[in-house]
Amino acid sequence: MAPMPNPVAALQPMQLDPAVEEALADPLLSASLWGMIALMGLAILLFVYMGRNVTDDRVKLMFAATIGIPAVSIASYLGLASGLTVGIVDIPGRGESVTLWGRYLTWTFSTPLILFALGLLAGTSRAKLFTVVLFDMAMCVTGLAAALTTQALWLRWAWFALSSAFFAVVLYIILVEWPRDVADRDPDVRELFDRLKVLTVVLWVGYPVIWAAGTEGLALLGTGTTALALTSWGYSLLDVGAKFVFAFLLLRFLADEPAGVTESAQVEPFVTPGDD
Ligand code: RET
Repeated sequence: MAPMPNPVAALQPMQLDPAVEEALADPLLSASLWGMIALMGLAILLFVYMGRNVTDDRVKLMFAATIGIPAVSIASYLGLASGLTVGIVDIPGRGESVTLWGRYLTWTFSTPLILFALGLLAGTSRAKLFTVVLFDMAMCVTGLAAALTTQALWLRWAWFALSSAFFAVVLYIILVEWPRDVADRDPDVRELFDRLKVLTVVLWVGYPVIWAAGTEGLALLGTGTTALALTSWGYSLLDVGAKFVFAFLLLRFLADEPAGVTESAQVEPFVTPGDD
């Protein structure tokens, strides 16, 4: 008689690849993930507390977008720490390498929130908000493709180049278009925008640099667990600035509902052409 299939075996949980398990067991790597889960959890509590007295609808919108940044982030890091969004790629000429691909996936959801909040602060148009979010999401998805491509090494860099081209559009809007939009706003809004603009541009440029130098790119520090942990720390430290410091500076300013950012400031995304 043919052996009966074991129905319980089919119910067994998904198994992690031993190389992934080994990487996640590394204290340096896991600290770069669990440390961020703790920080982002605290950030959510702090930001909700900071917004407790906000009444203006436009300020509430900016608060919601900004609190969404650590909210997405905590899920992103939990995905990595639990191994759900960590895998193995066979990079041509280099062999098998562990990839924390979940980062690129979740940037698709967190980075638009950063840009949305910054664009609203600048008082930009709906068209520019849409454009920046579109190209930013395209940058993240093509960055994910770069990390997961195994067909040929040059194809990984082709995806990297495409992602960088989309990134150039995002930088152009932040550095050229939005400063024009913010020029006729209150001086305190302009000052904060300038600070956040510099913070954002400097830190965001660091991400492709880490990609290119780290385990996904040229592997300048090798491909072992320590190199993976250092690459992960690089991204985590950039995240502290690009998400936590960014959100904190913005919300500290917004909590008092300054006149330059409220509904009554009538900035373009909320004004129809006949209104002014
Ligand atoms: C990749 C690799 C491909 C080329 C480029 C990249 C840019 C990534 C950036 C990420 C920013 C992430 C942030 C996350 C915070 O939640 C995908 C690394 C250009 C700019 C700010």
